[in-house]
Amino acid sequence: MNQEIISTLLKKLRVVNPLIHNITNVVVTNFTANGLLSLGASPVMAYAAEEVADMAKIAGALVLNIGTLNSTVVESMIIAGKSANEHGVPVIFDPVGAGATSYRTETAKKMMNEVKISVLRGNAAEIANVAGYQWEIKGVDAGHSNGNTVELAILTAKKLNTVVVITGKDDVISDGETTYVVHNGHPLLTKVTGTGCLLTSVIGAFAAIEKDFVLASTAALVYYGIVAEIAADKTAHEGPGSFQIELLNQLALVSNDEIVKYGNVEKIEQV
Ligand code: ATP
Ligand code: TZP
Ligand code: MG
Ligand code: MG
Repeated sequence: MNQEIISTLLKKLRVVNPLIHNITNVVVTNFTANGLLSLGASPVMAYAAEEVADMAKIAGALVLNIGTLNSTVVESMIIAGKSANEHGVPVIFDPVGAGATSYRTETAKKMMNEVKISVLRGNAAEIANVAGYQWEIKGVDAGHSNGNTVELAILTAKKLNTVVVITGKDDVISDGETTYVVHNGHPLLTKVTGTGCLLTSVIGAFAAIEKDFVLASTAALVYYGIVAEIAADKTAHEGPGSFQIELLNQLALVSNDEIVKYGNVEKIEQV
């Protein structure tokens, strides 16, 4: 992928300043709102069944996240998702903890059935469990498995008819036909809660301005991974707290030149 296109998308995003409607979890709400603001998007968190249809239809993207789900919020997510679908607003879904409890797994599957999802983003265990494949999970964190995440992404994208993003040390993006692996990122991202959830909302912001959702997701992953690399470098010898703050800083400060220089993305040739 030509990295100039990623920097062009980032510039466009900052001009458009898309409204991103998030129905997310209580752990990450503030971090997600601040991360989207730093990036150059406009966050709103709205949960009431009475208003979510109206909010979703005026948004650039709707982000659904089941991290601290309950039946009331799940009902709101489905109302919001259907409204977004009717109005051509992309819906990005983070099935946090799918596989950890049967309630999460069944809710994630219900969301895939009732709402047309543009991008499904999770760790390997979550994605495998949503698709009905075997994979270990511990709470909301990915467990260990020797599975092939490229194969899992391609199979899941075909099976669920959506763009799939599987994150971890390397990230895989696939619609079943076109597949990329992004090598950017930093292990410190696993030491701050909500970095996966914020990433899902960042994908939402890119999807709001680019309707090729494989391209939008890949651009989001490269950008976010480079932001993390720079933040880790600037806070070397400090701890995850400093890294978290610097991540918010670098979401705003990363330059287009750095995106072009440090982007590390590989196209997978499928047979
Ligand atoms: P989990 O709960 O399993 O940590 P998550 O939803 O928090 O999952 P991650 O898979 O941690 O999401 O992905 C969030 C970001 O962290 C992505 O940009 C990913 O590339 C990055 N990341 C995760 N693990 C590593 C790692 N070991 N090295 C580099 N980057 C990583
Ligand atoms: N518990 C329920 S949601 C949540 C926790 C700790 C946040 C998960 O965030 P992420 O981005 O998946 O690490
Ligand atoms: Mg994490
Ligand atoms: Mg997560």
